[in-house]
Amino acid sequence: MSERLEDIAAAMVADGKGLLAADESTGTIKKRFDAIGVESTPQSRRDYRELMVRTTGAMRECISGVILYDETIRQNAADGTPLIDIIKATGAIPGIKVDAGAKPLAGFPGEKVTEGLDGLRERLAEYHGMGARFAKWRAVIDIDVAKSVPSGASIATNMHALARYAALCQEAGIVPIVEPEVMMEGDHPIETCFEISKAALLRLYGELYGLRVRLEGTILKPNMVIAGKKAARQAGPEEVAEKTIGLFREAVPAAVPGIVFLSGGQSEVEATENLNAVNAIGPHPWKVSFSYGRALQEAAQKAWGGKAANVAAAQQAFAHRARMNHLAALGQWRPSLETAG
Ligand code: 5MM
Repeated sequence: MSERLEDIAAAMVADGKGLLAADESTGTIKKRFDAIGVESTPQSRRDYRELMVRTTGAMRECISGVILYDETIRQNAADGTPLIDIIKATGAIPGIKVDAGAKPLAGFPGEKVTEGLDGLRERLAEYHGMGARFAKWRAVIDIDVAKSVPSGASIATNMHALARYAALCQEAGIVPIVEPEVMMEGDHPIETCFEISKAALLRLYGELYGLRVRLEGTILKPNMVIAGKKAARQAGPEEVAEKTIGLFREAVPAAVPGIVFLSGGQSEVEATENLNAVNAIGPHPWKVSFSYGRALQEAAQKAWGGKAANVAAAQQAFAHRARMNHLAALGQWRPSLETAG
């Protein structure tokens, strides 16, 4: 495979393909496993992630890359094959989460800044040696209008960190996924999500230009423009699509090859339906696809429940979600396909 950043980025958003976000940190995967009554151990985490990347047909057809966590990129499958080799054998590109998580932002109670820049150059060199060709860094922007959150300072600090991370990735021959996540928690209307997301994206691209990041070798992983989970009025897919694309047209340069959404707490079908609606109003200047964690994995986790006997059922559930999102990435999904044999 080509080592040019532009080519790697293009492969990450190949037609009908998207990313599997399997980079839950140890605390987050424990929460997911708690919900299905599974103890979170290095082996259970390995078994679970192995079953997904061994869903060969769906991986080949629908998944361009897998975002891994530091523990996972070093793990072998039960038969001793490195997980990273199983991923590569499906044609997918291994990627790695390199941020160290969102920590309290000093001086701004209730706000967070993502850490992990110290030692990043060395970590990226190691991951590149292991075969990772893209990375991910997630900035968390909460909305709490009554408390004037987010502050301009938290947006500026987080977007600057994303740009420093992106520049280091490109130096290492790794495509940076830049993920400025404006959270769905709260009762704010969709218009507030639009405005905050716009402020974050405009700042992000200003910072990326400032630090000489080549946009052609980057991928954006944003939230959709959507009302807060507790908002009285929830927008339908057409409105979400129209407002999301309206925002991107204002704030995301056409030099960016691809935009892959996070699911952010949407249900599995909702995330698919909204992605499909976005692509149904295309063509767009960028490829628009998915980089889902929960919205690709929830049904598979429930079907698995930590039991070897359920692996085939879990793989079937994962394959179904991957195929639905593959169709949504092409704008060809229909609700009836959710139940079609
Ligand atoms: C898979 O979850 C990722 C890791 O989160 P933690 O660092 O908190 O464990 C997360 O960054 C994820 O990649 C994105 O939020 C997208 O996942 P969702 O579930 O929102 O699609």
